[in-house]
Amino acid sequence: MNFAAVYENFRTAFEAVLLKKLDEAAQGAFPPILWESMRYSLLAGGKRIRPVLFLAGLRENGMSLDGEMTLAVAIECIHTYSLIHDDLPAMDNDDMRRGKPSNHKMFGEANAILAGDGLLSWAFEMLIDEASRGESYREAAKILTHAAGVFGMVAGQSADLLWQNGGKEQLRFLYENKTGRMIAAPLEMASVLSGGRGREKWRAFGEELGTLFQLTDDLLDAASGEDEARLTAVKVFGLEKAEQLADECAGRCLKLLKEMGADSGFFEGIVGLVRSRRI
Ligand code: GRG
Repeated sequence: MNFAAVYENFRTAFEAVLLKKLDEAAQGAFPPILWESMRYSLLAGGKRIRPVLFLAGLRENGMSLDGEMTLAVAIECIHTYSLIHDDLPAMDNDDMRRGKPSNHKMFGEANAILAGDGLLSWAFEMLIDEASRGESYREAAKILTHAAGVFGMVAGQSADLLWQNGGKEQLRFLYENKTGRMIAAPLEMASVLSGGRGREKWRAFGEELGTLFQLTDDLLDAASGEDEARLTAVKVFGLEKAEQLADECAGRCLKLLKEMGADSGFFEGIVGLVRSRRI
């Protein structure tokens, strides 16, 4: 099976569980607008790269996926909350997300804040439930909460507001925290759940992939003329050098995969996808 088909299989399996969980949780829940707005953003057409990384990491480490879908849902809920809050007028002030009106454009600012809060706290509820399954699940929950919070994505977002200008050091902090932690966490979680063999290497690969993800994000934004107020690789290095850095970063990702013996080919495909993505 080719890379795109395998990605699609992971994504479809994830999508089915997400829908089921949403339907079950929203059944009779009050007020309906809260769940409607959470659902709107969860189902607005994301690439699902973080849950797919988690599921692919499990498979690469010889685990079955069936019992682990709740963690995949928690990962995507946290990611979606961050996008809703990032789009708010007080943050990036984006009217559109994934080609559709952003959450606050559909439901109003106050409801969008609550949709984000709702997704984050629903994810934490799932993580607490999963953590009770045993030590490796507790550790996986800890990895995700650490990546999402004040030592990870939230710190990165806070620094993003702080620095409109800066150099390599600031850029590195943003890359590692705002984007990298939530890309590396699913892979580290998958490794821990399957016994922790190669955990450090999976994390290193995830962080490198996160850097690549943010580099391509900066290149896409530069191509569309967005985010001039933000500190980006294009601002620090210029367009040509940023492209070169992305190629070098993709090379480091592939080298790490070789060293890890992660040889199913799927992760090489992910590196190619992230390097050449157009969305
Ligand atoms: C508000 C606490 C808080 C954090 C926001 C995610 C984030 C931090 C900011 C979004 C700004 C941004 C464009 C970050 C770069 C990388 C990124 C997270 C892009 C969006 O992720 P994708 O491309 O989105 O995986 P989809 O739509 O596919 O789910």
